Amino acid sequence: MAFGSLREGKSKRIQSVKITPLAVPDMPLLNCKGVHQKVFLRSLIEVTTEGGLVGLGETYGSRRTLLGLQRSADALVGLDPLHLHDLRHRVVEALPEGGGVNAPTAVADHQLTDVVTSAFEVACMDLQGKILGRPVSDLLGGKVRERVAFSAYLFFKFAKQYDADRPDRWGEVLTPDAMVGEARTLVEENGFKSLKLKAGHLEPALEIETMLKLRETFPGAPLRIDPNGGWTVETAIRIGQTLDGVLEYMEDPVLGMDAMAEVASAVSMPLATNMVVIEFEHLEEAIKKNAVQVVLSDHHYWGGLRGSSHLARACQALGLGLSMHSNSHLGISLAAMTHLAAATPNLTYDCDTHYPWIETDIIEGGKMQFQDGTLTPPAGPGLGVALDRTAVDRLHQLYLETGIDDRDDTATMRRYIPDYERRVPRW
Ligand code: GKR
Ligand code: MG
Repeated sequence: MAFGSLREGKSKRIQSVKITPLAVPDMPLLNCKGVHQKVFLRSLIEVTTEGGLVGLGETYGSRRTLLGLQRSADALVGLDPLHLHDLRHRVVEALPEGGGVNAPTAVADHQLTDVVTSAFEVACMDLQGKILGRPVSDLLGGKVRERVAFSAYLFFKFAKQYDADRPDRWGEVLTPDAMVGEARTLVEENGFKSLKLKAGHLEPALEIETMLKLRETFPGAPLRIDPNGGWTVETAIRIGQTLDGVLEYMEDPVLGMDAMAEVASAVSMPLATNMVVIEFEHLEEAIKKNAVQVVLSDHHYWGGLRGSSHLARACQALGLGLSMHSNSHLGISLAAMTHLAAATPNLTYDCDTHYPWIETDIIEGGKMQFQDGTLTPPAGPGLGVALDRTAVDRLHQLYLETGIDDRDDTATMRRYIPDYERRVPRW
């Protein structure tokens, strides 16, 4: 069918698309490439139809993502929000050179067309729900669970941002004992039942000690560790063997499919990834090499919510476990993640989320609250969230004031440690 013919029906067509860059205050959280900037960047998407329905979406705020969104926004005018194939077609036509989206220190580079399509897809799914009067989880096949479980996402951190005059409420977390303290607070405040350590910053012996102390403090809680490829194969095997029986999975211990396969053959726990399997095309090699046993889905680059449902089905067919990845995000993304997770039968692990690390949100009613480490998808229609306009304006203003328009954790680290060198793997 010619895509042109889809543009002439009678349904509620898209009339306008608005993209607003936002800067969200962040904490000095550490990873193997440096430290988080004082703000993280997000793009807010508002898609308005004839008749005034508004669909919301949220995605990365990196310079290339923002440009891609802005350059394809006009191509969406006239689109039927139910026609997601047409959406993809229009985005691909609007961005013929494609390419990757990420800033130089991001953990993986995603296709610009995937990221832009995914962002608009969520806004279209929100619209579909509003048109039909149903929550997004219903559009994904309906809830298979009422509550979605998230894990506590632990980060080593500095006491304060390099230019702040006082520590944030979490203080400095640079030792195994301090990390146990951070974990206790996150668990007390949110009820999380599983924990994930962002590793690759401290030397391996200290990160092993951290995991053992977490095991002692939270007996029975599923534990994971993720150094974002910060270890050599040798180090990863040693850590994996030492933590045998302690971890439910080890996430991206090393860089690249072959290195992952080598580690996978030498350790007993599954290896998970959001770095080597980031497109459907990567699944075949991962399976052939047995490099990965758990894939972390992420609707921001797997083609949106429907694309992520397809990934789930593929993982089921291929015998792979499924978990959910997170980057720094706000409540629109969290609502989308929760609808998706509630409607994904084979989600075999608790989802990741950076959400506890933000102090302010742009959704009406303020931050969503975890109960027993879980969330229920907001009642629809659509995603079930509305914008707090004052908060949006504030974070947009912050974007304009800070002048930060890309993520660079390594350059930020040099504000604390001037001779810091980015080395991946480091240990
Ligand atoms: O925010 O430092 C961070 C994380 O390392 C993030 O960039 C990763 O994308 O959380 C992510 C992961 O699971 O790899
Ligand atoms: Mg990861």
